Amino acid sequence: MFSFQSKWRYFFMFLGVQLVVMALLSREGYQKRVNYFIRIFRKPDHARNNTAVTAGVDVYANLLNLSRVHPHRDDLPYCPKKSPLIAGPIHVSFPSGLTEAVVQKKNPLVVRGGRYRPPDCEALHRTAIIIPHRRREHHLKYLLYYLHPFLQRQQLNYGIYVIHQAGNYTFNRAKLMNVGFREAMKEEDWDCLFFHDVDLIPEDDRNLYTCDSNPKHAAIAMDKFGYQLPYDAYFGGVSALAPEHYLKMNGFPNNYWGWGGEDDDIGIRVSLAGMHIVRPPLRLGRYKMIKHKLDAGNDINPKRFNMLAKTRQTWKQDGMNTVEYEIVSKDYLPLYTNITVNIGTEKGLKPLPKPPPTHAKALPSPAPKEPAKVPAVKESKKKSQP
Ligand code: UDH
Ligand code: NGS
Repeated sequence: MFSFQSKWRYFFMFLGVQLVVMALLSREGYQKRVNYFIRIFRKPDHARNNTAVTAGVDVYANLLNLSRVHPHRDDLPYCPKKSPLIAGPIHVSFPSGLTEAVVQKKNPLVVRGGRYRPPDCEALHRTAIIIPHRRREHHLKYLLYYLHPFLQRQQLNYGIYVIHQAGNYTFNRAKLMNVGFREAMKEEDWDCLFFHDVDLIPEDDRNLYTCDSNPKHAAIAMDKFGYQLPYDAYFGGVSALAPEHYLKMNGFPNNYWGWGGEDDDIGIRVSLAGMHIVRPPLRLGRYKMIKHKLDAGNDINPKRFNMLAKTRQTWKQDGMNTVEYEIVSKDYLPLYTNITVNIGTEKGLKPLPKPPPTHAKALPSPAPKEPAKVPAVKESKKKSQP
């Protein structure tokens, strides 16, 4: 007589033999039949939620055939409304050992300052990417690796600006965006500005980096929120505004020092200025976030809820019309324009204390030596006021 335990033993032995047979069949070329059995035990695709990993293509696939030079740029036809290079989901991972030199090599058509124009047609859109930054060089490297080809697939005329907060005072994301807006618009008549956290990588190139008739929230489905919008009014991560939208809402607030609330304030400003937030479909506005902890120098802002309660009274008095800053340096690097800026403190704008002599410079390599399409400027110590 079999005991209950020995029955189970035979059952598992039987299961083991079945698995071995299936493995052998799969090796012998009966893959289709084996897959058929595997599919029976798997949930159908539509039953899985939208956190499912989409395989995605290599973001550099199909960019290899773009030619480097076009003899007569003036004769170029306009790019088509829908770029033929767009492919849909993109594979995003963060392998170790990536260097800026690799990113440069992979993007031979990007010119000094992080600028690009499609080589074979005249772009229909001019988009500036504004990235607030301090001590996140590691994240920046990955963002540049993915963002350059992502934008090239969309056949955009684009430029990438990294707005680097100088000094160690509490971080101020929204004020850096105001600096980015003003400095980028001084250089080119951009028709769209993307305000982009450094740690968010877009996962689908159908999420177009162009502006709509209202401010657009692009990062609506992040992996950290299960690829869902965390709350209806959320406007954080990546958003896109045309210059006229930006000025209509008096830009972003300058007085949110530390983490939290500034993106909600911006969202409120959109509606106070008589506009509304538009969003791409959830399946396209997908982003992978590079995991990290709250940074030193960016503590949670305890005043944020009180400030949010007063946005209706404050938005016209604080924003683009009052932003004060001092440009420390502007470097046209091979993959982006780096603008290091003193944005002062809650008490106003004061000269930055001199760093001790041993202090390493926060940002990489000096400007490249090869001839450039944008004018070679290294500005320093320029005060900017409205
Ligand atoms: N940023 C920097 N350096 C800093 C702080 C922020 O570059 O020291 C920039 C960067 O572009 C970043 C963005 O500001 O993507 C937003 O800051 P964040 O990434 O710290 O904000 P997020 O909300 O993450 O994405 C916070 C993680 C922990 C929050 C816990 C609060 N409950
Ligand atoms: C809200 C914050 C936003 C923030 C969002 C997501 O609570 O600034 O969470 O944060 N608003 C306030 O604190 C008032 S996250 O999960 O990305 O850290 O963007």
